[in-house]
Amino acid sequence: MSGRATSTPGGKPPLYKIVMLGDSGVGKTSLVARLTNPDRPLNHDISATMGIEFDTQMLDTPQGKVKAQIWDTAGQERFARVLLPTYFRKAKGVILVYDITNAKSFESLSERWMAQLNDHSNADDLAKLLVGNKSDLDGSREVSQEKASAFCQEYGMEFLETSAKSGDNVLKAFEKLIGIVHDRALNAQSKNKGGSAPAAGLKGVGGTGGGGGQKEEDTDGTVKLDDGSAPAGGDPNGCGGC
Ligand code: G3D
Ligand code: MG
Repeated sequence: MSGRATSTPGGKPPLYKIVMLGDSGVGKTSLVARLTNPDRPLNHDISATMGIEFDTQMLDTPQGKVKAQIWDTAGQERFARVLLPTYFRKAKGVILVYDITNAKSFESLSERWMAQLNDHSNADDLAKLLVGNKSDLDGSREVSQEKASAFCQEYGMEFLETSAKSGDNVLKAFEKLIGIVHDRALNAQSKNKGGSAPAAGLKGVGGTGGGGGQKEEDTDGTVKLDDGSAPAGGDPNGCGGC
């Protein structure tokens, strides 16, 4: 490990795409909103009726600043079958979210979401983090931390409980995942000396970081999709036959 942050040729921090996965209602959108607008109370402004949305956020890692482009299913988890290939395309990390007060949302991770991950991405190449959200509702807990830890061991990932409501552990969760992603990119880069980009296929972004509302920067600052599709620009009713 070099201990030195990589950057794009212009000195900009590297950009990594990460995706939120989990049942509807577990708090994925709230977690992203809490990260990008920590002072804003929980609301659904970020979540439009489109199939996919993303937001960007500058984050600190032990190896320097990086920018995370965080994709969210924007309220239409059932669209998944149609849009999942686009959703996972070039993703470097995934946050698997369940609701600690909802056992079914935890079971869905192994019954549904891990299978989707394996079908639509090279799961081994993705850094993964398990997040049990709504930790403020501990009195209504249905999923023990032991159960969650066992899941993590089985699938090889780390685990944190968060509350998008109080903000507890939210920044830590995103920083943990992006730290793993960045480490992997640095390792791959040092193995593959001479490579120019910190994460293959990703374009660095400038900007000031922080704050939400950067969804328009897809022309100059987001993951460039070869097929030209934009995350929030697809068919708003892209559920197709699902
Ligand atoms: P999703 O994007 O995974 O579908 P949302 O989930 O972010 O839309 O959140 C679903 C509901 O859970 C919302 O309530 C939201 O306010 C609530 N929520 C999200 N995170 C937390 C949390 O950490 N603690 C608590 N107590 N509630 C949370 P509504 O009532 O608006 O549907
Ligand atoms: Mg949502």
